[in-house]
Amino acid sequence: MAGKITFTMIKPSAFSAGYTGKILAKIEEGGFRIVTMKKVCLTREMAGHFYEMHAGKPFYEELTAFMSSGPIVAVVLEKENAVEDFRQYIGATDPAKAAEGTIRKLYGKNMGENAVHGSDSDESAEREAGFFFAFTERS
Ligand code: DAT
Ligand code: MG
Repeated sequence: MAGKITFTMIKPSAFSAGYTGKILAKIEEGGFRIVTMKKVCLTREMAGHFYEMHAGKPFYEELTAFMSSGPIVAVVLEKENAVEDFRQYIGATDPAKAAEGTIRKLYGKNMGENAVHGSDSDESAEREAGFFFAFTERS
């Protein structure tokens, strides 16, 4: 079943806490197909490029320091209505405000260390998937 794609990262706090397997299992249980994935150590510069739309915001330095503090797992996912469904599935940016049962509620610690990334539009999903993966890796 072909669907649209979204992009997620398991963030350094969740990876180092050993939640990668549980998070991936939960993602698959939600009906998202793992198209491709890999573990990556981002440099501060790479994290800065990934989050360039947030450059200048008060949390930008903290965000890029955190995202380059340890390995992440980058994942392209496929599902009908992937972007919107995945945002619902992970919950609000702040885990304290995320709905019960969502990934950020279950595995997030705070606003910065919120376990996972989720693309905010189809355009962002394409950009973000392309940031980590060549087109030939996405089948
Ligand atoms: P989201 O990841 O839900 O799309 P975002 O794009 O607004 O949220 O922000 C990107 C990340 O930056 C977010 O996952 C966590 C961090 N962040 C956002 N707002 C923050 C804040 N007020 N304080 C600390 N970190 C923040
Ligand atoms: Mg965002």
